[in-house]
Formats: sequence, C-alpha cells, structure tokens
Amino acid sequence: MALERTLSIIKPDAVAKNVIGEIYTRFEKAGLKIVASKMKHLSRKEAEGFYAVHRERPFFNALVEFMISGPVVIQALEGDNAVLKHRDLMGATDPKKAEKGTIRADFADSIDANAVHGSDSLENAAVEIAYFFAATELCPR
Ligand code: RTP
Ligand code: MG
Repeated sequence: MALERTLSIIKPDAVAKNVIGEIYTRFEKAGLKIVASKMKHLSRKEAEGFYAVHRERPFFNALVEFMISGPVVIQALEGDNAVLKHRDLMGATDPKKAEKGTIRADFADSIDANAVHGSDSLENAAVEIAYFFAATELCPR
C-alpha cells in the first residue's frame, strides 16, 4: 500500500448544511488523517485558477460562481491509497449516480452543488495541495 496525500474541499453547499464534522468523521473512520486544514471564502481568481483545467467546459462559469458562493473547508488528507480512497468516499460526480452511503449520495443536491471535491490523481493531488497550502502548513503525524 502506498502512503499518499490528496486534496479535499468541502464545498459551500455542505458547509451551509453544517456537515463539516460528519464529513471529517468519514475521512477519519476510513483511516485518512487530516494533515492540513483551513476554512476560506475563495476569491473568483482563486476558484478560476483552481479549476483552470475546466476553463473550456460549458459548466466552468457556473462551477466558479458556486465555489465562491460561500466559504469552503480545504484539507490535505494522508493515508494508504488516499487519492482513490477519498474518491470512493465521495461517490460519483452526479449525486443521483453516487453509490448509497457515499458523501455525495448523502449530502449533495445536484451535479453543481455536489458537496465535495477530491483530487483525481496523485499527480494532480500534489499540484492542488501546493495551490492551497505552503509546505510548512502540512503537519504529517
Ligand atoms: P471535483 O473535481 O469537484 O472533485 O469533481 P469531479 O472530479 O467528480 O468532477 P469534474 O469532472 O472534475 O468536474 C468538476 C466539477 O464541475 C461540476 N460539473 N458539472 N454540469 C455538468 O455536466 C458538470 N460536470 C461537472 C461538478 O460540480 C464537478 O464536481
Ligand atoms: Mg475533478
């Protein structure tokens, strides 16, 4: 098993629903450690930069508007197979297609307001963690 880190964001809809703790508990119960954490209201520039790979997609503007509609909680998670493990906990992008018991099935309302973000590869995880956290803000245990 490979020890990995991944970037996780609790999106504005889930923060508004007051389920930060419930989502953190799922990470911890799955063996993922929170090694960095911050709450932040993203600027438009920050959200656009974070989702730059989706710039040409039809949903880009809606995605950015949604991500800046309220504060988010951003964390780096560490554990065995953290990238895939976290994606499994999240469930499919569209909550209607997400497996029962996943975060999106339980807390998301739509494909736009879908509760959480998670890095989709180890390579992207490193880039996304560095986008939000300085190396000195990571606290491996
Ligand atoms: P995320 O990046 O947020 O973890 O989500 P994901 O990998 O499951 O999905 P991705 O394809 O990376 O898309 C990023 C976010 O854009 C919104 N989206 N809307 N209307 C649409 O067809 C559509 N497709 C994607 C979702 O909010 C998705 O989380
Ligand atoms: Mg994605």
